[in-house]
Amino acid sequence: MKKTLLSLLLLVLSPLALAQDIQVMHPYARAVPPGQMNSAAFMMLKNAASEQVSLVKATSPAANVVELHNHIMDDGVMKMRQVEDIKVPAEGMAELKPGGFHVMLIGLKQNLNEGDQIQLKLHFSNGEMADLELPVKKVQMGMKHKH
Ligand SMILES: [Cu+2]
Repeated sequence: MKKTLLSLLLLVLSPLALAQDIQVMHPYARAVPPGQMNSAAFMMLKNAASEQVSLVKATSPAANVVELHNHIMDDGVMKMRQVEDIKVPAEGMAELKPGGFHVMLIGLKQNLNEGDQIQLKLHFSNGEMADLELPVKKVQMGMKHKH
Protein backbone atom coordinates (compact mmCIF):
# COMPACT_ATOMS: atom_id res chain seq x y z
CA MET A 1 0.00 0.00 0.00
CA LYS A 2 2.72 2.42 1.03
CA LYS A 3 4.74 1.53 -2.03
CA THR A 4 1.78 2.14 -4.34
CA LEU A 5 1.18 5.56 -2.85
CA LEU A 6 4.82 6.43 -3.28
CA SER A 7 4.76 5.30 -6.90
CA LEU A 8 1.66 7.36 -7.59
CA LEU A 9 3.23 10.37 -5.97
CA LEU A 10 6.38 10.02 -8.03
CA LEU A 11 4.34 9.58 -11.20
CA VAL A 12 2.49 12.80 -10.51
CA LEU A 13 5.67 14.68 -9.69
CA SER A 14 7.56 13.62 -12.78
CA PRO A 15 7.10 15.61 -15.97
CA LEU A 16 8.68 12.77 -17.97
CA ALA A 17 6.06 10.21 -17.05
CA LEU A 18 4.53 9.59 -20.46
CA ALA A 19 5.31 6.90 -23.02
CA GLN A 20 8.60 5.51 -21.75
CA ASP A 21 8.90 2.74 -19.21
CA ILE A 22 11.97 4.30 -17.67
CA GLN A 23 11.80 7.68 -16.03
CA VAL A 24 14.89 9.56 -14.99
CA MET A 25 14.34 11.74 -11.97
CA HIS A 26 16.49 14.39 -10.34
CA PRO A 27 19.63 13.83 -12.42
CA TYR A 28 22.69 15.92 -11.55
CA ALA A 29 26.45 15.90 -11.95
CA ARG A 30 28.95 16.54 -9.20
CA ALA A 31 30.78 19.85 -9.29
CA VAL A 32 34.58 19.44 -9.16
CA PRO A 33 37.42 21.93 -8.78
CA PRO A 34 39.03 23.09 -12.05
CA GLY A 35 41.73 20.68 -13.20
CA GLN A 36 40.11 17.62 -11.68
CA MET A 37 39.77 14.98 -14.39
CA ASN A 38 36.86 12.92 -13.14
CA SER A 39 33.38 13.40 -11.82
CA ALA A 40 30.15 11.47 -11.55
CA ALA A 41 26.46 11.78 -12.29
CA PHE A 42 23.62 10.67 -10.07
CA MET A 43 19.88 10.23 -10.48
CA MET A 44 16.87 8.15 -9.68
CA LEU A 45 15.66 5.62 -12.25
CA LYS A 46 12.07 4.46 -12.14
CA ASN A 47 10.80 1.48 -14.10
CA ALA A 48 7.10 1.28 -14.94
CA ALA A 49 7.45 -2.01 -16.84
CA SER A 50 6.54 -5.38 -15.37
CA GLU A 51 10.03 -6.61 -16.28
CA GLN A 52 13.45 -5.61 -15.04
CA VAL A 53 15.19 -3.03 -17.20
CA SER A 54 18.87 -2.19 -16.95
CA LEU A 55 20.87 0.91 -17.62
CA VAL A 56 23.52 -0.54 -19.93
CA LYS A 57 25.44 2.43 -21.27
CA ALA A 58 25.89 6.16 -20.91
CA THR A 59 27.61 8.70 -23.14
CA SER A 60 28.38 12.37 -22.69
CA PRO A 61 30.15 15.05 -24.72
CA ALA A 62 31.49 16.32 -21.37
CA ALA A 63 33.88 13.39 -20.80
CA ASN A 64 36.25 11.19 -22.79
CA VAL A 65 34.96 8.01 -21.18
CA VAL A 66 31.70 7.31 -19.40
CA GLU A 67 31.39 4.18 -17.27
CA LEU A 68 28.81 2.67 -14.96
CA HIS A 69 30.23 2.23 -11.47
CA ASN A 70 29.35 0.96 -8.04
CA HIS A 71 31.06 1.34 -4.70
CA ILE A 72 32.05 -1.76 -2.79
CA MET A 73 33.63 -2.34 0.58
CA ASP A 74 36.95 -4.11 0.19
CA ASP A 75 38.79 -4.83 3.44
CA GLY A 76 37.04 -1.93 5.08
CA VAL A 77 37.97 0.44 2.27
CA MET A 78 35.35 1.91 -0.03
CA LYS A 79 36.34 1.37 -3.65
CA MET A 80 34.76 2.00 -7.00
CA ARG A 81 34.24 -0.79 -9.45
CA GLN A 82 32.95 -0.74 -13.00
CA VAL A 83 29.72 -2.67 -13.48
CA GLU A 84 28.14 -4.05 -16.64
CA ASP A 85 24.77 -2.55 -15.93
CA ILE A 86 22.60 -0.99 -13.27
CA LYS A 87 19.39 -2.93 -12.80
CA VAL A 88 16.07 -1.24 -12.28
CA PRO A 89 13.62 -3.78 -10.84
CA ALA A 90 10.18 -4.31 -12.41
CA GLU A 91 7.87 -1.54 -11.24
CA GLY A 92 10.68 -0.40 -9.00
CA MET A 93 13.48 2.09 -8.71
CA ALA A 94 17.24 2.27 -8.67
CA GLU A 95 19.04 5.12 -7.02
CA LEU A 96 22.38 6.39 -8.28
CA LYS A 97 23.90 8.34 -5.43
CA PRO A 98 27.22 9.26 -3.84
CA GLY A 99 28.68 6.16 -2.22
CA GLY A 100 26.63 3.82 -4.43
CA PHE A 101 25.91 3.34 -8.10
CA HIS A 102 26.94 6.23 -10.30
CA VAL A 103 27.69 7.23 -13.87
CA MET A 104 31.42 7.89 -13.89
CA LEU A 105 32.69 10.73 -16.04
CA ILE A 106 36.36 10.11 -16.83
CA GLY A 107 38.57 12.64 -18.55
CA LEU A 108 36.42 15.73 -18.32
CA LYS A 109 36.43 17.95 -21.38
CA GLN A 110 34.83 20.87 -19.61
CA ASN A 111 34.85 22.39 -16.16
CA LEU A 112 32.03 21.28 -13.93
CA ASN A 113 31.22 24.32 -11.88
CA GLU A 114 28.12 24.61 -9.80
CA GLY A 115 25.35 25.97 -12.00
CA ASP A 116 26.78 24.53 -15.24
CA GLN A 117 24.90 22.02 -17.35
CA ILE A 118 26.15 18.89 -19.05
CA GLN A 119 24.55 16.54 -21.50
CA LEU A 120 24.21 12.87 -20.75
CA LYS A 121 22.62 10.14 -22.82
CA LEU A 122 21.45 6.92 -21.21
CA HIS A 123 20.85 3.63 -23.01
CA PHE A 124 18.59 0.99 -21.50
CA SER A 125 18.30 -2.75 -22.09
CA ASN A 126 14.78 -2.39 -23.49
CA GLY A 127 16.02 -0.07 -26.24
CA GLU A 128 14.87 3.13 -24.61
CA MET A 129 17.18 6.10 -24.43
CA ALA A 130 17.12 9.25 -22.38
CA ASP A 131 18.72 12.52 -23.45
CA LEU A 132 19.38 14.55 -20.35
CA GLU A 133 20.58 17.99 -19.43
CA LEU A 134 22.10 17.70 -16.00
CA PRO A 135 22.60 20.56 -13.61
CA VAL A 136 25.99 20.57 -11.94
CA LYS A 137 25.73 20.63 -8.16
CA LYS A 138 28.01 20.51 -5.19
CA VAL A 139 27.95 17.16 -3.45
CA GLN A 140 29.18 16.63 0.07
CA MET A 141 30.94 13.31 0.22
CA GLY A 142 32.12 11.54 3.31
CA MET A 143 34.74 9.63 1.39
CA LYS A 144 37.38 10.05 -1.26
CA HIS A 145 36.34 9.21 -4.79
CA LYS A 146 39.37 7.29 -5.91
CA HIS A 147 40.37 4.95 -8.69
CU1 LIG B 1 33.28 5.82 -10.21
